[in-house]
Amino acid sequence: MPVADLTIRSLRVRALLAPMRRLLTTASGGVTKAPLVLIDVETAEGVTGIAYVFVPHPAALKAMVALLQDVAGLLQGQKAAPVPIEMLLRKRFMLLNGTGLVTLAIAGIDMALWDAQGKALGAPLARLVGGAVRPVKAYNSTGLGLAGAEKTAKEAVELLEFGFDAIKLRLGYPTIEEDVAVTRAVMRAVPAGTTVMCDFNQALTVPEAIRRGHALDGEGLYWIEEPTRADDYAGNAKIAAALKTAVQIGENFWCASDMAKAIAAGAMDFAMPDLTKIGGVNAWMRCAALAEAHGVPLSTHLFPETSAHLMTATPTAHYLEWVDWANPVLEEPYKVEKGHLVIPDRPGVGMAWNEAVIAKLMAS
Ligand code: SMN
Ligand code: MG
Repeated sequence: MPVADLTIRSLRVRALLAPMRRLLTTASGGVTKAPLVLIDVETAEGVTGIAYVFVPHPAALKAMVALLQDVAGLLQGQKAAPVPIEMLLRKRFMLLNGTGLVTLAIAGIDMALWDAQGKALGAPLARLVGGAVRPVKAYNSTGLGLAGAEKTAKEAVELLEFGFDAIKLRLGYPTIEEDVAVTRAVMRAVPAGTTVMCDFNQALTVPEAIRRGHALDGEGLYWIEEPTRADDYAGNAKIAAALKTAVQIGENFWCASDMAKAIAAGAMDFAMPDLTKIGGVNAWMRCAALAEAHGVPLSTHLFPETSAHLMTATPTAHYLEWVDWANPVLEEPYKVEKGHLVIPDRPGVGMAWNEAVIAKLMAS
């Protein structure tokens, strides 16, 4: 696929808190409303690429908007080619260095540029990156926060909506016994054959993660996610070596180089970069190449709409994480059928803003 000859004219940035159908409590804090920044990249040719980034803390929303507005001046008049723009922005922020909000901003612009490219070329993003428009295997990651055995088991059954046969449970209760009890309650409640992942959100020390991991090893969990500090690759490697259950990390990789270091350290069995923290579509494709070269099954983290396209061009594609957090601001939220996210056969990513809802949310 060629890159369309588009010129960036302006950037529109809006921040809002979107209501969530199911709240989420993790061992490292909760989310009750989804803090989203909506990005529209307008081009001189009349094509507008759109994307959203999730800013896990509402206190950072204003800063994110200010950063993007500052970047807008630099982008004006530039060709809308995603890789050169990424390089330009990385150079611009070199002294600050590329993690945190800077990388989220670069990723958001990159995702919007790829959407614009698809729209200009009349092709879904999947086809631009070498994939195809097809349903993508997903797990239901909404809800299942730290709510105790009874409530969690009840919600686990509800999450088998839309034909899902895979769900993710948050763990990291005050005691090991509670983690085991909640896991058992969920396993008893769901049909045999249901895939149940769990996520500790970095809550444990390395020895505690090994202790809890051993206690959970016989419980049939599919993966144990972020058992300890995400950037402690040596610690994660110790945990992965000690446990029978697969260790999954990646949502806190900043750029593909982090994933390369984690692979070199043997830090995980499975990887799940976050499309924004990793730096956007360009960076995802680099991770897909790394994963293929090292035989690492690759899953996504949040952003199911754009991520689904990329999974169809990811040789070791594993599981798409499904959340519905952007659904309220989308004109036509993507459907889930038989546990697969259905990529709409539309140019670009295929999202359109629901302007009426956005206007209401911005006013509230
Ligand atoms: C998660 C990530 C971001 C916000 C809330 C929860 C969680 C996941 O780690 O993997 O879904
Ligand atoms: Mg996680």
